[in-house]
Amino acid sequence: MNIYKDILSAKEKGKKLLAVLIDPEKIDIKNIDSFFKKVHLSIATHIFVGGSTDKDKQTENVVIAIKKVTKLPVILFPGDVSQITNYADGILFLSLLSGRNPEYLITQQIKGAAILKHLNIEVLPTGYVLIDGKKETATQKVSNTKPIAQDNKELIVNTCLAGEFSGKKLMYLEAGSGAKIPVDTTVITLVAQSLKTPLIVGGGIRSITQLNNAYKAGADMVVIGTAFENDTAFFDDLKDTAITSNFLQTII
Ligand code: 1GP
Repeated sequence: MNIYKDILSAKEKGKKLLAVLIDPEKIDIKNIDSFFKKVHLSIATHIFVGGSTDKDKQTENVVIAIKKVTKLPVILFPGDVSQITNYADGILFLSLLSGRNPEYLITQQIKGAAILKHLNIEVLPTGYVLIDGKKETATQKVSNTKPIAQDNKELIVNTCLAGEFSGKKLMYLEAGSGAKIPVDTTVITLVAQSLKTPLIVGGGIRSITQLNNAYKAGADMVVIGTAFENDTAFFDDLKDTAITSNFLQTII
């Protein structure tokens, strides 16, 4: 498995990707089997595992349980280094570029490097840019940073470009889990047009219309967590049928 190569290849072909975000604090391991029966009927292409916190240290157990039931790439989306596990296929090696807190710009990354050098998982250097989703998110609280206002488009674009020029291979525009409003399509378009790197967009997306709008605006991958946590019937709306597959295709 080469996660980054597959993402690049999907981008080149215009295939859109969907990551299902699983928060180890919110999922019951007993339900993973039935949850994935639904995932596998949908257009989901990737699984992200992580959360701003993992008080009960369940990330590794959740990843092990997920790996037993799926062939989709399982990628860590960690809130901090305690969530790193060798059982995953890859890790978003995040730098919180919208913030000015050194802990999440370089300190956690140095601690993470000390662990990752002994492991065998694919490291995906990712610029992480928080955009105001009109709700104070867990990421804001934990990182003690402020998101960028949606209308501060120049700052958003320049922040993403600074990430790309620094060598980030992916860019993640994040309105925050459970955001009231997702990243605006005009923001997505401006960033997508400015970057060469694949663009991930997440936070507050809970309908097919919002998902399609994000794709049409230029997102290469969309991340959805809360909408699936609230109601797994949303997977039924995202079945890999002729209706969706014209526009959204899996790469697996
Ligand atoms: C959060 O972008 C992800 O980090 C997904 O957000 O939970 O709002 O779908 P939601």
